[in-house]
Amino acid sequence: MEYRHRLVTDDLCEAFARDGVVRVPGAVDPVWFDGLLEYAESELARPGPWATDTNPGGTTERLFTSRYNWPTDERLRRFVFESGVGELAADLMGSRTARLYFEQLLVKEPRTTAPTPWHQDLPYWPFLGEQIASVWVALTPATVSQSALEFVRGSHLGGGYYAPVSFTESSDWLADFVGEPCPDIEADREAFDIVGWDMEPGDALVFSAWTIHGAPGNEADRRRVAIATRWLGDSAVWAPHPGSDPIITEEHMPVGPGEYPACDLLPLVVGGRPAD
Ligand SMILES: O=C(O)CCC(=O)C(=O)O
Repeated sequence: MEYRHRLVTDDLCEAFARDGVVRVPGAVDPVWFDGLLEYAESELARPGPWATDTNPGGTTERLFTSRYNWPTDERLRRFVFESGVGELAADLMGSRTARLYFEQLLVKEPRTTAPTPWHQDLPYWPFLGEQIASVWVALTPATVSQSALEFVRGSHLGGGYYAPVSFTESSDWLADFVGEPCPDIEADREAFDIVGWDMEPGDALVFSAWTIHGAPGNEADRRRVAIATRWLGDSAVWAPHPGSDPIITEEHMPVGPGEYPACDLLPLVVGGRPAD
């Protein structure tokens, strides 16, 4: 098998299929770091339209996210198209193509006690399919005990589709979701196969949108900055539902439910259309 990302191997693909998550050390070249960290600074100071923030302007107790800025920010546009993150996602998903859904900046300021709640990504999004995954890239160091992600290994195969939970109060749209809550992983950690890794800048975690994951707070003295990109593979289909992210809705989408989401708002970063 020929891979498009220089670090992908058969073993890594097998681990991704089995576990629903892999760590790829050094996946992103340091050449991208300065621009992305500058973007993070500017976004924290002047948040874009899709930001969520537990403590606006604060330097502590602040979990800040901002997404879908690649259409207007040249640094992000170049990162999503040119850094290889799309190729990494496509290779691991076993997909010929990868469409970008959105990118997301994820910042935990020093001494932010709030964890990222355990959740699955897919129920937040108006898509279904096995080949949907994220590439989460550390831009600052993060340890498993302080703010790096943890995963329930193999949970992508469990068939669950759990109600999204808000990271902050500003995600009101989630309230419309109807469905069962995510299992309370934290209440009984021993009962689950939890895996996590210490991360250095440029290391990536690639995980299925079905994999349950969360993160502890950041009680360290340094800011944690990461950028995630969300990818749709060949088998992804449009599946709008109450309580799904409003950045892309039925009014934008030229196809119906159950169809492949060929849409200019979801740029085809890797490969040609599956039907070509
Ligand atoms: O960075 C975090 O704390 C949460 C990230 C996350 O849940 C995700 O990227 O899906």
